[in-house]
Amino acid sequence: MENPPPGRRRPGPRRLPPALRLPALRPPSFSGRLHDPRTATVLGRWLGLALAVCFLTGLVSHFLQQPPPWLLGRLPSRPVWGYRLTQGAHVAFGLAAIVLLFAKLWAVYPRLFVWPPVRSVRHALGRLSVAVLVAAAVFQVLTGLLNIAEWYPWPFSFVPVHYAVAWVVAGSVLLHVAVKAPEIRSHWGRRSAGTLALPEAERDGPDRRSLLLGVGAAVGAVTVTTVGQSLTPLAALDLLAPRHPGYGPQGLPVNRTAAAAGVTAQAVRDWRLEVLGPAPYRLALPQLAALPQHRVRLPIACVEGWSADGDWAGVRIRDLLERAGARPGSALRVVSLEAAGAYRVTEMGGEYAEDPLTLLALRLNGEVLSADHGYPARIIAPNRPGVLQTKWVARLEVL
Ligand SMILES: Nc1nc2c(c(=O)[nH]1)N[C@H]1C(S)=C(S)[C@@H](COP(=O)(O)O)O[C@H]1N2
Ligand SMILES: [Mo]
Repeated sequence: MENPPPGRRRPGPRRLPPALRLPALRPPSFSGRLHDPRTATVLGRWLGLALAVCFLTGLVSHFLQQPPPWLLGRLPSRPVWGYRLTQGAHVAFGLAAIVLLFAKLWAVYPRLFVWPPVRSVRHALGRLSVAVLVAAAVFQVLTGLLNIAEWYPWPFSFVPVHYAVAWVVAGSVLLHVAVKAPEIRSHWGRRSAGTLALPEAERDGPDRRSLLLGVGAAVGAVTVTTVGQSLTPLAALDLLAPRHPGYGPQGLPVNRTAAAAGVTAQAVRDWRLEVLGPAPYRLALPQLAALPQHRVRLPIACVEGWSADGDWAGVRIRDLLERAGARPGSALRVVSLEAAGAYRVTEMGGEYAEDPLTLLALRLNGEVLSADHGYPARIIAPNRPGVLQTKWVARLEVL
């Protein structure tokens, strides 16, 4: 374009009177020294660890509940406390991740206001991937939190969605780490080049130490007041978890009561155990109680993180299947008296059915099972999610 002749101003836009002028659209400026890459790196490290534990233990839980074809019949029934550990860790690290996620978001939120908002296609894709990561991670920790409180204020079913979004989080974390690798590397150590290159005012100082100490203390507080739901030595400090080991009928928590499951006294009165196989049979409770009884000490480990040991007594599943003419190592379907519910029908692979610790339990902690724990009979098996420890068993079907 031609330069305007000297001395004559180019006609500019007409200026509005001051009262009508919009405030200049300028991004806010941040003077806080803690919104820097070093803080983001340290918090990101902790958060990354928590999310990695959640992802791996979540995969374990998923595979135990829905084994892929290559794992069918090969799930480990030992150690008996395996699921107790992995699922206890899943929920404990998930709760810690809530604190860490919000601390991390606080550390980096000024970047929401980078100006111009989009510099290039690459920049736009980078920002989009962070948006996906943040949305998926927030969704994941909050739905997990509501799930342990058994509150489902949404129209979708929790388990498949929580599983699918876990992959979105895992993928976007990996992408984020790859994109940020140079920054992460230069801010990894306290004496890293990146930090030393910063002006004196931005190096690790008492302020960052205070922030990290505060975040650590918050994580510690959340953990100590909830982890006792599965880590029994800390049970006395379990003040905030929805369930408390030892609190419930017969000293064991209950997720779904007989009343909630619609298991009535009437249904139980006419109860017979039905076993379907090559040689099907039915047994009334006294007949079942007359079979060889075994005692096992096994935990109920709920997917919601709480777990507790119980002393169970009952008949070995493998003895019941053998009596029905099943081949050793057969899998079975377990059907509950419950009228409707996600856990009315479950399947058990041969590896559990064969295990001498797997019982159709009739007694718990020295007493006949209470209605809420599955009277007249329930499944108890080692290293299995609580959801598969079917209560009020009516029928076993050899597969
Ligand atoms: N039929 C049936 N069995 C069930 C359930 C259910 O909803 N229906 N809930 C399961 C869940 S989620 C858990 S954690 C355990 C809890 O067993 P408890 O109530 O004896 O502690 O039972 C399992 N067995
Ligand atoms: Mo559960």
